[in-house]
Formats: sequence, structure tokens, C-alpha cells
Amino acid sequence: MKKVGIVMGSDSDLPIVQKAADTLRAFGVPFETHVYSAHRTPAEAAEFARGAESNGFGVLIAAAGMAAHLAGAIAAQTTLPVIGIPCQSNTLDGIDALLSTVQMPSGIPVATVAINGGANAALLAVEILALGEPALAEQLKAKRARDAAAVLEKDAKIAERI
Ligand code: RP5
Repeated sequence: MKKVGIVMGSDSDLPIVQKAADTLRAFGVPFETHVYSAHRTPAEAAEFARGAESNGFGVLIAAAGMAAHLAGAIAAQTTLPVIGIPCQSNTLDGIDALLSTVQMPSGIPVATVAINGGANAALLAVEILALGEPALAEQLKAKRARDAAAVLEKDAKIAERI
């Protein structure tokens, strides 16, 4: 199975990235995690992205906050699908990172998830890999069924709590 590459702009993004890593681990999807910044270590970030396809990656996830151009900078160096996670910072609540990540000019797409959306970034990566991995597709369907059952269980109990 192809790997998922997770790049974060700083180790301060780790709490968000951890949700992505936990989700990938739950699906048994292999992944690698790196700290490469688009502005502090641009050469390393670009080199990782340029070599990702030949190094066995199928999808890349890039998490960054503030003026978050990491996902776009990674996407510029590869035709692998890139998923951006805008990370919340103290000053603008993540709106800065959301707009920086989602507003890519035409030609270089970044599939942007919600602010701090680590779990959804991983689920989207699994969905992409599942196109060529029927067993993963079955796992995704099973998870949806479990999630739905959990909601219906809450529905059945909600009257007792009011
Ligand atoms: C971004 O700046 C990082 O992705 C992080 O979200 C933010 C702050 O980085 P640190 O100053 O905590 O290293 O590049």
C-alpha cells in the first residue's frame, strides 16, 4: 500500500497532526511524519515533496498555521494529491491559515479541510488510497456504519437526559 506523508510547519502543530496520525493508524495505513516549514526550511520541504511519488507516497497532508503556505508550496512540487490542514493560532483563530491554505490559485489544487481538521484530513487520504485498495474501502464503509449506529444510540437515549 502507498504511504501517506504528513508534513507540519512546526512541532507546535503536533496536537492537530496527532489526530491525523491516530486515524491513519486505526486504518492500518502506513505514514511518515516530518517537520518542514515552507519559510524556515523551504529547500527541505520542496525536496521531500519532489521525491514523494518515487518514495512510495500516494497522498500528502500538510498542516500549518498563520500565513500557512506549506500545503501550497508542497503541492507546487508534486502531482500527488495534497490535503491541507489549517491550524488555529492565538491571534486570528485559524482564519488566517484557512484562507492561506484554501485560496490556491488555479492550477495547483490543495484539498483543504476544516480548521484543526486532522481526523478528516486522514479520512480523506484513506478515501483516496481506497480507490486502489478494496479492503480499505470496506473499512471506510464499516466505520460509517459504526458512526451512524453511535448517533442512533444517542437518539434513543436523548429523552432520558432532558
Ligand atoms: C507555522 O507557524 C507553523 O505551521 C505553526 O502553525 C506556526 C507557528 O510556528 P511556531 O512559531 O510555533 O514554530 O509556520
